[in-house]
Amino acid sequence: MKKISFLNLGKHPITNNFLKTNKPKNEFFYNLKLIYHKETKLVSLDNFVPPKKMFNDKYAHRASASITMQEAYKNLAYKIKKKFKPKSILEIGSNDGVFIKYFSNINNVGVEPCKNLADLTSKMKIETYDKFWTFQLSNKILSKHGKFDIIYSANTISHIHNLNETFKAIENSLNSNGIFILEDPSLLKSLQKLSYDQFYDEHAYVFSITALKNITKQSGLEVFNVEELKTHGGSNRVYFKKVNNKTIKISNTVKKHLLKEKNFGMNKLQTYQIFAKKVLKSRKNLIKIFQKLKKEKKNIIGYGATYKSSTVLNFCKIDKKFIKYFLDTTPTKAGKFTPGTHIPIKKYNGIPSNVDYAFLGAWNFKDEIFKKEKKFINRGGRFITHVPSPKIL
Ligand code: DWN
Repeated sequence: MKKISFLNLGKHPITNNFLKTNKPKNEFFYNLKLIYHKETKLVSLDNFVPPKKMFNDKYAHRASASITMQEAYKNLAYKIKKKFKPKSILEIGSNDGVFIKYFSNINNVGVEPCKNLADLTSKMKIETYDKFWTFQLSNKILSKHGKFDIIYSANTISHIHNLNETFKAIENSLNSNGIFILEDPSLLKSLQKLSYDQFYDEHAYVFSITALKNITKQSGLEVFNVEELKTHGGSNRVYFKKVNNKTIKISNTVKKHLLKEKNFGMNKLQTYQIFAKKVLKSRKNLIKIFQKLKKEKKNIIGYGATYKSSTVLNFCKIDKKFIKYFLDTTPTKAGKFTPGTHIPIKKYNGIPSNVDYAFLGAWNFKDEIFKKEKKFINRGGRFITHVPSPKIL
């Protein structure tokens, strides 16, 4: 399979490696390089980081950390119950149970390789397997729970390296009328918004509908519906059925999305090369903003120590010189330092009155954050973003 590299973002740390000290010994770095697969149109990282280095019992991210996501999962659970009336559901990547908890009245099973998270849902009486999703695990779950009406996976399949096995295992675990729902960041939106921070160790892939259609061909699964979502800066919710299931019709949304991607040039290498050029320009302009504000002796902090922001900070070499500290609501991040750039992370308790600027690490929650930070904005405080282009908001 022909792979062509189109962007080298340099050396990057493990994004989940929130450090206990700002002088770590032997911090792990890998080369973050992006690849376009000519045949399948898949976009992926060149080097995959070993999964156990990323997903372990010290996983920091909590899917329920924002009101936006809590509401999105609640609404989706309601929609699934109403539309499909499932008697069983499996979630791959169940995190802290923000979604699967709504299905306690039916056979609900979680798969979550990060043990600290799996323990949370086990305590909620949701049977959770603290294992990586594989064909072997699919068979193990099958022998106890049978096949599932719905398999749901948000922000997880893009993290799994062996896609062939992943989709075959999903097909194996679905009832003949079963539905698999995948939700992941949209490649089209990432290209349009120049959000190159969607690429980091965990995001082995950023999917287009075109690539998903191509790579699932051999697994016995077929895309039958696509919904565009605003979450995580622009995501796709993709519905799959078994190829043999002729009772479910293929919605027009599939054709529409494939055409939209084609028209944007997503089937051409040149589009990715143009994206790469724009990313280099974006870095230049973001650094300029920080340098200017530093010269003016402004007090700059970071808002939301996201995994995404690790790519921006390490790629642009924005460290303690520019950002004094990050504020983040996640308890397990507080008191730690950002990977690679070693910026302190403090527990969020409102933005202190001496702060002039805040870099929006969690730009994907801009609306929620702007609503919450009216006081900061009204007293002249400003946010800095790099999406879709570096600017002060
Ligand atoms: O795919 C992934 C996504 C879903 O979650 C994972 N690979 C890892 C993680 O990535 P991320 O860190 O880029 O995700 P979020 O959801 O954009 O992270 C938001 C962060 O910002 C959290 O740490 C919480 C924090 N936050 C905050 O401090 N104040 C968020 C909001 C809305 C706030 O008001």
